[in-house]
Amino acid sequence: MEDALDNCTSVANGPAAPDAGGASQRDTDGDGFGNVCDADFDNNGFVNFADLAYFRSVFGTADSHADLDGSGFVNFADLAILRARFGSPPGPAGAPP
Ligand SMILES: [Ca+2]
Ligand SMILES: [Ca+2]
Ligand SMILES: [Ca+2]
Ligand SMILES: [Ca+2]
Repeated sequence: MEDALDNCTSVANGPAAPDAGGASQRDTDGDGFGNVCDADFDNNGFVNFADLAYFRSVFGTADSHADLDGSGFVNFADLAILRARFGSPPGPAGAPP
């Protein structure tokens, strides 16, 4: 599972999480980290309570930033990604802090 999240900064991850346009890696806030490994919504360098607060505010919507897996909705699958990355910087799985 974690391996599928690697290469997130620069390399398309393949068909695991294509968006509506068929692109395999979305970066809706344009910070260079693909959404699937970027739960740092306020871009302060860490996934923390501020990001969780934002996530909660858009839970159940189609908010593009919080839709980490590109499913088109913000749901528990996205929350699972956020939780897995909580306290960590955005970026590829296994990258050093
Ligand atoms: Ca991003
Ligand atoms: Ca943050
Ligand atoms: Ca970000
Ligand atoms: Ca989603």
